[in-house]
Amino acid sequence: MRLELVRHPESPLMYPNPLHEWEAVNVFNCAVTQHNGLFHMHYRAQGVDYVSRIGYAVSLDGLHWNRLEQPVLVPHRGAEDYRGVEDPRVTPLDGGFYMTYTAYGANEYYPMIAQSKNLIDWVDIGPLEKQRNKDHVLFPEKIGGRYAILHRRPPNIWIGFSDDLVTWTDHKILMTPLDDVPWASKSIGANGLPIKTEHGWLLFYHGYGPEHVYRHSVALLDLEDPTRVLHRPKTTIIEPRETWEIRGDVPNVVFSCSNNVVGDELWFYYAGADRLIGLATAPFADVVEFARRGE
Ligand code: BMA
Repeated sequence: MRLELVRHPESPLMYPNPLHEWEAVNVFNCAVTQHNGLFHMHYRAQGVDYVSRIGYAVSLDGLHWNRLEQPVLVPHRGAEDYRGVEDPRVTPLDGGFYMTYTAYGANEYYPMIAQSKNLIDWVDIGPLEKQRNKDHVLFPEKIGGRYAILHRRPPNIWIGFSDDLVTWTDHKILMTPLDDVPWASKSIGANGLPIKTEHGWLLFYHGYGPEHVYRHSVALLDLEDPTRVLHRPKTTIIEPRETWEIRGDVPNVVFSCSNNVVGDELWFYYAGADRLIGLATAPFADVVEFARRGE
């Protein structure tokens, strides 16, 4: 069995805004959180200075968005002044929200975790670790009494655990690039929040091979022991195809930080070529079936 996400007819949904210096060039890699009947989007934006900042938009239907005039997270620690704050993933947890994002400096990038009560004001609680790492995303609940996080020490997807969200231990490689999966033979990383299903944790991830085209697929992790991969299909669920996914700031990229369940559908928000934000969907039951038995 194979699965191909279907591009939403209104996609792309969000464009750079030339009236705002900070988001005039690219808007991409967004996290979408459903809360209190609204869709809340945190998205990475680049302006004329090419520094990444994180903007916020809100929507009733997940398709039409109202943006704030100013970003909600900007470089603030000195370390990331050079390239900025990138790739938010937002996890509702313990009655609040946590954002994992990448702080990118001149030569280094760090996996940061911030906390918010209202989705607008964010306070850092620390880096996951002080080494090159990104594509980190918190599970939406504790597993076996501990917080769990996916992350990437290049080129693998790792998993780690914590009692307090500050000190992370028991890091383990979860998935590696595979030679017999050419599209994901060089590097892989997690996308949005893993989704809990009766069959296991549904993990969305991206990868690329020697030609550096970003594609996506899924895997299924054991519910009680998410260090166990139950199944990992070898085929993709989406790859660059539309003009705006092939040509943009970085060519041949579809990249997602957000996979939501809306009604009985998967809504997969993603960016094309690091420039625009779009949406692709599939019946959620088909995605789970593909993760369980897909080719
Ligand atoms: C990755 C991340 C993403 C980006 C992608 C393609 O390494 O930095 O933010 O979308 O590359 O350029």
